[in-house]
Amino acid sequence: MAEPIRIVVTGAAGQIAYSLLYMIARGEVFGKDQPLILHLLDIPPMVGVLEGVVMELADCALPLLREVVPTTDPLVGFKDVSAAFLVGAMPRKEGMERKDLLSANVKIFKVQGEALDKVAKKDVKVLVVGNPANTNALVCANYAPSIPRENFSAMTRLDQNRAASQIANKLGVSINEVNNIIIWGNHSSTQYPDAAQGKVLVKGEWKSIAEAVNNDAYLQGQFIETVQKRGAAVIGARKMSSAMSAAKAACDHMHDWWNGTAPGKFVSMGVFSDGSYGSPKDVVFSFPVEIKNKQWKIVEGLAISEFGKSKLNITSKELEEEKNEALSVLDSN
Ligand code: NAX
Repeated sequence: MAEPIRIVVTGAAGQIAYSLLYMIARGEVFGKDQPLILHLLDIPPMVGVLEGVVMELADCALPLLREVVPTTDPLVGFKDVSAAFLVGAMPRKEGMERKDLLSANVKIFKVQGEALDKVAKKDVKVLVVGNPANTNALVCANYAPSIPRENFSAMTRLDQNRAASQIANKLGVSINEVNNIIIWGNHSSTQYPDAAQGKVLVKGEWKSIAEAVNNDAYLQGQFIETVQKRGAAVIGARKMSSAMSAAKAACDHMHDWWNGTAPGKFVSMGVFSDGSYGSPKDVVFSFPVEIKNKQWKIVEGLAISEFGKSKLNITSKELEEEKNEALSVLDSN
């Protein structure tokens, strides 16, 4: 069997981590033959809860799990890790302005970027889940200059999964018969879920989703809105935010980064923009990517409609604003 690799999950005492840790430790991300040492990072008030999570992981009796390291010290949490799931973040509290939320998170992701820079493996793959995920990833990467910035990404896979599920349901097909739906831009309500490039398997043949659905008003209206507002709908029903589905999406994201995508298939990831599709350079922007040898590459040359371009502009503008706000917080510190 292979040597164990070290994986860190931050926000390890929280609700997404509660599902995520189990999925990782089962071998769903790094493979059924890859032993793991799990690092669990949270903050001091959560030490008691973290102890409970450690007990439960032990009680799961998982053969791949060789060791669990609970900690509140980022320098311990990030030491020698090969992959990092940055789930922990400051939640939005009542009456909190967007700027205050951004400011609290910028500080967290600065500290974590610095710690990754000091003690993580230089080829560590970093997935930021904690919101505002795109801008948190940008801040984190900026404070880890010794790690290539291609190794930092933000999660929009939950949005992609939500979108694919809507289309599968609409067409009465199973989820693995829907491919290549794209989430563009920010993981926020300005994201642009785009089914126009997607494909669906109908009677043994891959067809365009636009053709199969044959209802542009739905694809440009209700479909987009449902995906954009799905998080709020789950909170409305569950009184808590999406956790099981967020954990599954984090596993999907890291799994594909680690193992690659099948030929002709692409997935959405928030990555550093090179200006593709008219997006602003140097923000973390969700694009369709293909992955080989643990390296992602933006899928180029897709045709974007005028409608799509107007949507890309909106989310681009928001990401630039977030970036500028984050930089102004950092400058004033
Ligand atoms: P919880 O509040 O249940 O857990 C968050 C945990 O993070 C807590 O245990 C807290 O103590 C810890 N934490 C806070 N600051 C920390 C720090 N500096 N270092 C380490 N741990 C720290 O939230 P949960 O429901 O698990 O959600 C976590 C984050 O995911 C939130 O920011 C949430 O907005 C975000 N989400 C992102 C999604 C995405 O698609 N990108 C979807 C799901 C989710 O809403």
